[in-house]
Amino acid sequence: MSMLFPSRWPATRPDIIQLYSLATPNGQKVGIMLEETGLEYEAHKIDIMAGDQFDEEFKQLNPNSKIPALIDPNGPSGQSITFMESGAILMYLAEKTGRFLPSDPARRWETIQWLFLQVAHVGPMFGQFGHFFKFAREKTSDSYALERYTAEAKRILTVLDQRLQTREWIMGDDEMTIADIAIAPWIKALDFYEGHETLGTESFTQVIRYRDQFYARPNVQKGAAVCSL
Ligand SMILES: N[C@@H](CCC(=O)N[C@@H](CS)C(=O)NCC(=O)O)C(=O)O
Repeated sequence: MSMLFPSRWPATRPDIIQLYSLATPNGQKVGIMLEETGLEYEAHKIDIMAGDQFDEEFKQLNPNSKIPALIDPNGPSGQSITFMESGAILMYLAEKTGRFLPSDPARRWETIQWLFLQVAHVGPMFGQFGHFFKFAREKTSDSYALERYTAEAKRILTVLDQRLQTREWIMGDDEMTIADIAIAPWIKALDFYEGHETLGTESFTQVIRYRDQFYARPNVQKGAAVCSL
C-alpha cells in the first residue's frame, strides 16, 4: 500500500523513512532496528494515551489503530510502501539492509520462528499480565485472568531461559537478530509493569543476563528512546 504522508505529522524529509511510534515495547523494536542498521529516518510521536492512534489519518497507516507504523518512500521497485505490525517491519528492514536476519535458509527460518513466537506469545501474554497486574487490579474482583496470564508469562520466561542457557543470543553466540530485537524489549517491559517479584524474574538468570546485554548496546539505548513516553 502506498500513501501520502499524514498532514498531522508532517515529514520534513519526505525522502527518508518515516516512523510513527511511541517508546512502548512494540514501538522500541523499530526505533532500535533503525538505529542498529543506521538507516536514515524521521520519527513522529503518536500519543496512544491521548488517542492519536484513532485519528483518521493514522488509520490510513494502520487500520488496526496500533503503533508502530512506518512509511518507506523508497520501497520495493522504488515505490513508497506503508507498514503496520512491528514483526513485519523488522523483517522488511532486515531484508532491505541485509542485517540481523541470517542468510543461510535454515537459520533464517529459525529466526523467523522466534520472531513469530514473540509476536504471538511473548507480547500478548506479557501485555495481558501487565494489564491485569498493574492497571486493572481495581477493576476486577476475579483473580482468574491475573492467575492465567501470570502462569503464561512464567511459562514463556522458562522457554526463553532454556533457549538462552546455551546461547548468548536467541540464534547463537555471535549473531544478534531481529528475534532479539523483538523479544528483549518485552523482557524490559516487566520493569514497567513492576511484576518481577510476582513472576520470580530473578530466577530466570539467562533472561536477565540477555536483557542487560541487549540494553548495554549504545544503538539499542538510542533506539529505545525514540518517541519517548
Ligand atoms: N502486533 C502489533 C501490536 C502493536 C500494539 O499492541 N501496540 C500498542 C502499543 S505497545 C498500541 O498501539 N496500543 C494502543 C491501543 O491499544 O489503543 C505489533 O507488533 O505491531
